[in-house]
Amino acid sequence: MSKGSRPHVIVTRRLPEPVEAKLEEHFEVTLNPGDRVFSADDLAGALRTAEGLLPAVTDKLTSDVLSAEPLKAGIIANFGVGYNNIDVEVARAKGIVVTNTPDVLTDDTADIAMALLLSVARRTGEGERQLRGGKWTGWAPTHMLGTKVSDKTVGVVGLGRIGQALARRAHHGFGMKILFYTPSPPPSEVVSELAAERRHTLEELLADSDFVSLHCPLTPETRHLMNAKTLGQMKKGAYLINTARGEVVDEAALADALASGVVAGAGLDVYEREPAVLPELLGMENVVLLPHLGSATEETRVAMGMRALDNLTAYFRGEPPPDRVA
Ligand code: 8YV
Repeated sequence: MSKGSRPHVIVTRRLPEPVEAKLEEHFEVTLNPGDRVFSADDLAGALRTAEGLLPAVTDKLTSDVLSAEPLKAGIIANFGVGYNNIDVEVARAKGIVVTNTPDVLTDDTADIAMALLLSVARRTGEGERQLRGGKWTGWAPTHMLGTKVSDKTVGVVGLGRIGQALARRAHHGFGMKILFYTPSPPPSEVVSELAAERRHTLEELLADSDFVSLHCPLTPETRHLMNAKTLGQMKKGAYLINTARGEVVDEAALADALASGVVAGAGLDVYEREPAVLPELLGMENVVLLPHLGSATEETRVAMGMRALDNLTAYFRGEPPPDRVA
C-alpha cells in the first residue's frame, strides 16, 4: 500500500548513506539496513507493495517475479548500468518502466579493467602472494618476469562508453594500439582520437590482440561469446580481461584454456555464478580475481544512487525518466 501521499519506494540493498537520506527526503522509503539479499518471493512482494522498486544486480527480476499480481510498481529504477538482471521484455509488456544508471560509473569501471590488465601482465597478485607468504628470497634478474604492456595491442569488444574509456586509458596512458569489434561504432572523431582500428569479426580481433577486454552488455547474443572456440582464436600469449558480465565468458572453458596455456592469463571482475567462482580459477597464479568492484568507489556508488533517484523523481512527476531503457 502507498504510505501517505508520497510514492512508496522499496530499496532492495543498503545504499551509501547520502543516497538513502536523499531518497527519504523524496519518498516513503523502505530501506534494507541489514542488506539481506531479497528472494524471488520478496521481490514479487515488493512489486505488489510499492509504486517503485530500486534493485541492484543481485536481484533477478525474472518473468515469474514480474508476473506478481496485483502489480503495484510502475517503475524499476535499477542501481547499475547493466540491466540483464531484469527481463525488460516482460517489464515492457506489463507496462513497468525500467531505468539504469549510465555514465557515472564509466571511469571507475575502465580503471578496474586497466588495473586488471596491468596486474595480470605484471604478475602483481602473484608477487604479493609470494611476498606475504614469506616466499620472496630477494631480487633476481629473472625473478617473476611478466609481459610488457606499453605499445602492445588491446582488442576492445564493445566500444561503448566503458570500452572507449578503457581504450582512452590504454592508448593515451600506455601507448597501446586499439582494435575494436562492436556492432555500432562510435563517432569517427572518437575512433580517430584513439587511432583505433575496427575489426569486422571477433575472430579477426582475437587474432591480433595481445589483450582482449570485454565491454559488451550481456544479451542472448553475447552469452558465452568467449568459449572454447573463441578462446582458441586468441593470439598466443594473450590475456583476457572481463569487467562486463561473467556470463559473457564460458568460465569452465576459460579455466581449461588457462590451464593448457591457450590463454596466457586473465583478469576477472565478474563471474558466471556470482559470488561463486570456479574452484580451478582460484588455484591459478596467472589469474587476477576481483569481487565485482568495477564501480565500487564512494563517489561513484553515491552518483549511481542519485541517478536512480533522478529517474524515480522524474517518473513520479509524470516526466520522462532520463535513463529509461524499457
Ligand atoms: C554495479 C555493474 O556494481 O553497473 C553495473 O552494471 O556491473 C556494477 O558496476 C552493479 O551492477 C550494481 O547493481
